[in-house]
Amino acid sequence: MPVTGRLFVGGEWSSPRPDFASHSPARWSEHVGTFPQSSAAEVSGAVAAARAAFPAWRRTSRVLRAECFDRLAQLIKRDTDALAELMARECGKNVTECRAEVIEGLHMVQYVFGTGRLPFGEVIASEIAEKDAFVRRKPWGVVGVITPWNFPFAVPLWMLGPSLLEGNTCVFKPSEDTPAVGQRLVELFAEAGFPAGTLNLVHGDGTAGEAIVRDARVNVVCFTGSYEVGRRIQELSAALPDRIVAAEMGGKNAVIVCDDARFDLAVTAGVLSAFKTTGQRCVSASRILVQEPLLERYTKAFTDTTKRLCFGDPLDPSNFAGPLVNPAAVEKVLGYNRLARDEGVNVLSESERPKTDGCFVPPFVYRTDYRPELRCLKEEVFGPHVALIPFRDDDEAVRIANATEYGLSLAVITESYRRMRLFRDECEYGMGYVNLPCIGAEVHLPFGGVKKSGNGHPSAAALVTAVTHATAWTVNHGTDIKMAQGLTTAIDGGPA
Ligand code: UN1
Repeated sequence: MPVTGRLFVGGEWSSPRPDFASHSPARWSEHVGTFPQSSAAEVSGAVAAARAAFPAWRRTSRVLRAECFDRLAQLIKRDTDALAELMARECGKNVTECRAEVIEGLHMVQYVFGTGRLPFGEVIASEIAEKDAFVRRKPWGVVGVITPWNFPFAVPLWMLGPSLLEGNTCVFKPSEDTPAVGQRLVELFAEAGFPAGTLNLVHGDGTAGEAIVRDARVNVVCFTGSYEVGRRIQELSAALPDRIVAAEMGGKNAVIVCDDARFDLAVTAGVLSAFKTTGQRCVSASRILVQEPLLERYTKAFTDTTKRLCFGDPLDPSNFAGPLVNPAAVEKVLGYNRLARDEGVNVLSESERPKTDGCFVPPFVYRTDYRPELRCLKEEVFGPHVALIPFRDDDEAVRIANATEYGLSLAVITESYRRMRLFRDECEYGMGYVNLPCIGAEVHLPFGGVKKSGNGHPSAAALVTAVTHATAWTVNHGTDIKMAQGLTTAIDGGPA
């Protein structure tokens, strides 16, 4: 049954309007559902509903707000398989990965529930004995949540979870490639008993996203997606006095394979980093730096393993991964494959695209010495496109790893604690891994990056600082006033 798309504003579902369809990337002619494209007026209505719900929600006990997330967790457990299947149909990820993503979303919900009874501030000493001072975090108000298709369940929960727990209300726009998963998530929030107006759903492309961003009643915008869109959100937001933008914007991530690496582990780490989710994670690796003594052996093992990977029907759990998300992604990735060839790299693995109406693109693996002018080594591709790049020593590996405008994730494969420490301190990244792939973050850690990858507001567990503001709250328990810094309280010029 195709999904009937609706908006959810102030606790009411709108009547359906089939303005656009969501497709199945593995069978492009198959529609998952049809959805309304929210107009600027509809977005404004959703923001108004969130604003109206804010006072009562922020006054609700933090513990009771958290308990809504306990109910949500039970519903996600009940529906795990159905959610994974819907996700596999709509975004094309293999159903085993989709299941892992539903679990990742569940973990965020459990984390949020668990933190509801934990402190949300600090007690600070004063130089005046009679004064008590506190840092208390307060919600900003309305949070706009604009999320990508590649993690259509977990990433919205990274943002909605902390925002709602802290007492904010939300306007959520899922990617136009995965509106059905976004809508299903909102249905679960409603079923879990989140009050009307606390979470509002709008649908559509960037014009709906832009209407959220332009609305001055939205205090915080949480965004994951491309650098270009994140930049535009920051530019539009600069005109507003207290707008916070938490943006996570892609990567050109590297795995560094040192000559002392455990060989099989290094191959597995490289292959998973490059090709899980068909290379469509913002943390996917598109550069594998291999120390020269290992280069020949690693190149052979990596390309042989790549050739064995099955890219096929997302609903078949025996496949390794699925298609790209849509025809535009196919064009983009094939364009980067052509660019790499034109830039003179040595292509090691590239097969024919299968003749289906699915968005399948086989892995493209090449080897090249590092040259600063090569665009294919600097720009984000977001697909199964990976370079093997030799390096001589650790300083050179650091230079190559940092030679991009991005700084999201990094993996180092070594048995040496000294080398590990050097890369930890000298490379530019937000999430670093040792003897692991550069994908696979867990929700109770910060998720974000540096340079073009992020703007200092990591998501998941760390989002709480973006969706709340710290207040200083100072109380005098004396019967007269004593000031800090030795300031006199004399009013008429005489001694205090
Ligand atoms: C993304 O790449 O867009 O770290 C999110 C990971 C996942 C989340 C990825 N937990 O690979």
